Amino acid sequence: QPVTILPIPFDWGASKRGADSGAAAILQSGLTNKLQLLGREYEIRSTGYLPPPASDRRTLDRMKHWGRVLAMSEAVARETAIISGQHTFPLALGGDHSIAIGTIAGITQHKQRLGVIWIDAHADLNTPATSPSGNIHGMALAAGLGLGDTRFTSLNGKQPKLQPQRVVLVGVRELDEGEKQIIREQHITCFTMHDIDRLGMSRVMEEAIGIASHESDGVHVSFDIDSVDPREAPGTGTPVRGGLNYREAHLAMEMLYNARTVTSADFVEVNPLLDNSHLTAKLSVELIASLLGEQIL
Ligand code: DIR
Ligand code: MN
Ligand code: MN
Ligand code: MN
Repeated sequence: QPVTILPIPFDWGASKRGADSGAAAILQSGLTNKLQLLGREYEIRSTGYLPPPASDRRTLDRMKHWGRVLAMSEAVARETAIISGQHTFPLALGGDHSIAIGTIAGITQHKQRLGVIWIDAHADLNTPATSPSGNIHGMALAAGLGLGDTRFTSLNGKQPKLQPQRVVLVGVRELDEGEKQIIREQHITCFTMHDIDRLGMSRVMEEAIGIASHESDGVHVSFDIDSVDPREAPGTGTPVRGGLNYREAHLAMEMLYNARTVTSADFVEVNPLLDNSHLTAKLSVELIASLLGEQIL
């Protein structure tokens, strides 16, 4: 299946600037070369999104830069819906994690029962009411579940876009109080780092794949690079110690490929301004390659 790469140079959903160059760094670190080696056809598309003028820098109801995030999300949703309709594999490159509001809105236009595996140090389940930061990247998964501001939750008209029984978090180690409550209330499966320590990544991913793909018409992987330990992935805006090691991250991607269940993906939060010799961008390329079928033997 061909891959459609969608670079999204956007960082207004995060607390720090710089993730807007993440997609360019991933492309410059050899992504298309890898795809060629894997025998994958690919195409690079654009959302056509241009940031609105400085007057849109306002905060509304505790959502920082909401006007920019909303305009970007609409453009991403439109383009992702077109790509999913063409039966190619949408690969969105962030950008900060707020881009997932648009990718999930676009993909669920075609796949009503989409499973999501959200691999992240955080849960991104805040709403404007619970968010301590007001940064919209911390609200992206909540928006997909219909929680939060209706401008974001009803992007393609329909909401909620996701069913909580098909949403799985992996790698979590930093939660805000409101997020813990939402995980409990919505019965969202959450494999924290504690669970990965105890069960092992292999067992965690087996279960995650089973839950996300159960009676689904596809699985979306939303990979926040801050899920990986900062030793391996320093180039990201909100690093948290105690993350996935190099092999755990690869094993997750390899198991997802072997399950042949993933139909789209986001790779987000690579911040080249904070990176060390493009280590984090290169890691992203390697992980994408594993997700798309690169094998050791
Ligand atoms: C925090 C950080 N929970 C927030 N979230 C991040 O601002 O809502 N997500 N960094 O990836
Ligand atoms: Mn920038
Ligand atoms: Mn995130
Ligand atoms: Mn994160």
